[in-house]
Amino acid sequence: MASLARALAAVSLAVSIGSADAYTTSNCKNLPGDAGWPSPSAWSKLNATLKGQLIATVPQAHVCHTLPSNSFNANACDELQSTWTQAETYVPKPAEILNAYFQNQSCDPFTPISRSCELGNYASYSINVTTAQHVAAGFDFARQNNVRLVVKTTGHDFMGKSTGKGALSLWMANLKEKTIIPSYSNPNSTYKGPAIKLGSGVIAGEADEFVGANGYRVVTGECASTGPVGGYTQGGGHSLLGGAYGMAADNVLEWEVVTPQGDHVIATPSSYSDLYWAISGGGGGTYGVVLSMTTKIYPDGKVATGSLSFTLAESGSAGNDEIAFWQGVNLWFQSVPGFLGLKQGTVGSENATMLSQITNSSFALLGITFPDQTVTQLQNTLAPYLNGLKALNINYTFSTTQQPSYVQSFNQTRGLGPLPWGVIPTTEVWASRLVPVSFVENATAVASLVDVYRSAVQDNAFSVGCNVLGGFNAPAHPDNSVFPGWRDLAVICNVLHQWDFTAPLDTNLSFKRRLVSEVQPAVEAVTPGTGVYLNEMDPWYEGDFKTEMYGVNYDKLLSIKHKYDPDSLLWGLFAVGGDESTLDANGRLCRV
Ligand SMILES: Cc1cc2nc3c(=O)[nH]c(=O)nc-3n(C[C@H](O)[C@H](O)[C@H](O)COP(=O)(O)OP(=O)(O)OC[C@H]3O[C@@H](n4cnc5c(N)ncnc54)[C@H](O)[C@@H]3O)c2cc1C
Ligand SMILES: *[C@@H]1O[C@H](CO)[C@@H](O)[C@H](O)[C@H]1NC(C)=O
Ligand SMILES: *[C@@H]1O[C@H](CO)[C@@H](O)[C@H](O)[C@H]1NC(C)=O
Ligand SMILES: *[C@@H]1O[C@H](CO)[C@@H](O)[C@H](O)[C@H]1NC(C)=O
Ligand SMILES: *[C@@H]1O[C@H](CO)[C@@H](O)[C@H](O)[C@H]1NC(C)=O
Ligand SMILES: *[C@@H]1O[C@H](CO)[C@@H](O)[C@H](O)[C@H]1NC(C)=O
Ligand SMILES: *[C@@H]1O[C@H](CO)[C@@H](O)[C@H](O)[C@H]1NC(C)=O
Ligand SMILES: *[C@@H]1O[C@H](CO)[C@@H](O)[C@H](O)[C@H]1NC(C)=O
Ligand SMILES: *[C@@H]1O[C@H](CO)[C@@H](O)[C@H](O)[C@H]1NC(C)=O
Ligand SMILES: *[C@@H]1O[C@H](CO)[C@@H](O)[C@H](O)[C@H]1NC(C)=O
Ligand SMILES: *[C@H]1O[C@H](CO)[C@@H](O)[C@H](O)[C@H]1NC(C)=O
Repeated sequence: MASLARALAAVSLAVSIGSADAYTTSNCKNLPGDAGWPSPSAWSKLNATLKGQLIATVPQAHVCHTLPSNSFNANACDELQSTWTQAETYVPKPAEILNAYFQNQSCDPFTPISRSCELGNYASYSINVTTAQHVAAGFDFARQNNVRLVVKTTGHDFMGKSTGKGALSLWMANLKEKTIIPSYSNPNSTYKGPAIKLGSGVIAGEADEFVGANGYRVVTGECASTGPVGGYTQGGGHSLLGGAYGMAADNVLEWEVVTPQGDHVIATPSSYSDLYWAISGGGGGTYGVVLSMTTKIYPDGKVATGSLSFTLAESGSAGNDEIAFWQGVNLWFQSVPGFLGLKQGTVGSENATMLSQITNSSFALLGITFPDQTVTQLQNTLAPYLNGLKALNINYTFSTTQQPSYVQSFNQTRGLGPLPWGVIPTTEVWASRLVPVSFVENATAVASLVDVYRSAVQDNAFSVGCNVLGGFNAPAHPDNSVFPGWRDLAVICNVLHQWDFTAPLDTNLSFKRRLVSEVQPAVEAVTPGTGVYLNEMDPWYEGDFKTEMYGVNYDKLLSIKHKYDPDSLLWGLFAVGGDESTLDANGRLCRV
């Protein structure tokens, strides 16, 4: 008996060592060159399991370099240089990412031809996902081989969460389903209206055009190339339709998910409700991999649109003077409650949205969007502000149009359309701040914020872009993990810098340093406790990400994360649980 027990104990010891081996011999994921890195035959075996859907990464700018594979091609390289800041260059390709900081010039069209094209932060392999089994196979392979796993739909992520050195990437871009459900029915759901099932790879512009052609609208980003099913909606999702319908995440009826344990499930408010709650606002790439979402759509109809601008005159020439200019900017912030119909005695509109752009010498409102309203309603809402500008002697231009549908309204908006790709440049350095209604109702508080923005844009290093959102009368929605700071929001403002591919890297990085260690702390000092947007933040952000991005939801999100991802296969900077691992000096992902 005793010897049998000892033998059994020995067996179970061997088993536990054997199975633990993959995780605990090292606290770090393997990089190419490490002893534990899977052999070529292990990758081939994975490819066979995937029926050939495994892609070894060759960074696209290899055509600009002679090393390592002598694939330099002058014409192809010229073409790539001229399109390097367009989303189309990255979104439809495996492993490519938009963010210049994470590209890190490891294979860059602007560096010398003789410089070798290296993988750097690009994932080593991608699975071209078309089925749930592909995702499950990726999770299994990553677990068994201690390889880092990442998820990429479009590659927009500011924190580099859709790429990773030595990673296996789940590339979701080819899941292109678009199915309209004229009357959604789920016995547990009170919602009975129209919906759409969207595959992970559908970009915002495609979704907008498709639902528009069928007489509907859907909540998607101002940036047409973001992935509505990916990090955009999973992180909350703000939209020009947010005033009418709330955050993108508020509209989701179902998430089709493959969990890190390999289960293929539909998460709704009543089934896998904790997973539904977490994925609806708690951040992409954290709890599971989404194959599709089913989300509400709304009947389309007319939209009143408009734009406004005024400039600061060059010194010595005629035009708006500096004092008046900044008073005009200040007055805009103070007018937001009126625009949203939250102020007694004004003709506001609860569903109005608009974008503002502030530079050192210009102020513009773009994409003023009044769904289901007339130009007269738009003009009446803006009238108190325009009268204020006149009283300041500000010379402005203001125009309006009546569009028959949301998609046409979006499409003609300067800086956003044309669809499906839009024109927002990809390579920006951003840091966001949420600004609540109570803040913009306080003239002293607004003056302090405008002062900070004024000094940030002074030498033209930065501009400031704000979105008015509102959403106070948006339809009721199931409980979700959208950061509470969105619920009493007046505007979300981003301080922006445009990456310069012709300036020294140190120059580029110095703007990031200034943004995170000077400008953002100054913004936060005058807006204490309001929060930032987890999807629009610089990776060098110095604030407390748990409080600023997730707030009261953090602990519950972390327990859901641990429940569905017990082996920590999904990791991201500033994602929930993001502080449980870190990158070492070689870029190796290690448990803390
Ligand atoms: C130029 C630009 C403009 C933007 N405009 C807006 C805007 O108007 N409104 C707004 O709200 N946000 C906007 N954003 C922010 C945007 O929402 C985030 O970058 C978002 O993460 C993009 O999601 P994605 O899936 O397209 O990108 P990816 O980089 O592919 O993914 C982002 C994150 O989601 C994860 N992920 C992606 N797909 C899946 C999936 N299928 N399942 C699970 N996890 C997944 C990734 O792992 C990563 O963590 C903008 C960003 C940029 C760069
Ligand atoms: C996977 O198999 C397909 C089909 O045989 C092949 O085209 C592809 O190159 C393979 N991928 C890798 C990484 O070997
Ligand atoms: C960029 O590459 C350099 C040199 O290899 C490395 O030291 C640095 O950490 C990398 N930066 C990022 C953001 O990966
Ligand atoms: C990805 O898979 C789809 C479906 O099999 C295929 O049509 C497409 O060519 C693949 N893309 C790449 C880059 O391999
Ligand atoms: C937007 O507000 C206007 C005016 O209050 C209203 O007529 C219209 O129906 C609203 N549209 C939506 C989509 O809520
Ligand atoms: C409805 O809710 C019940 C109880 O929560 C759950 O068991 C069931 O799976 C749900 N049905 C659907 C279709 O979501
Ligand atoms: C007002 O602006 C218009 C157009 O920008 C310009 O032509 C005009 O000269 C300006 N007038 C004054 C008084 O600045
Ligand atoms: C958007 O505008 C472009 C050109 O400006 C046009 O070709 C396209 O048809 C428009 N799309 C929609 C959906 O209106
Ligand atoms: C307005 O903001 C200032 C700080 O900018 C603050 O000191 C003051 O208490 C605020 N007033 C109200 C009524 O909240
Ligand atoms: C704005 O910045 C540019 C570039 O630094 C500068 O030339 C211009 O004078 C600035 N304008 C104002 C009004 O400060
Ligand atoms: C920023 O400027 C550098 C230096 O010239 C430029 O070559 C590079 O393309 C930019 N840096 C990066 C990482 O793109």
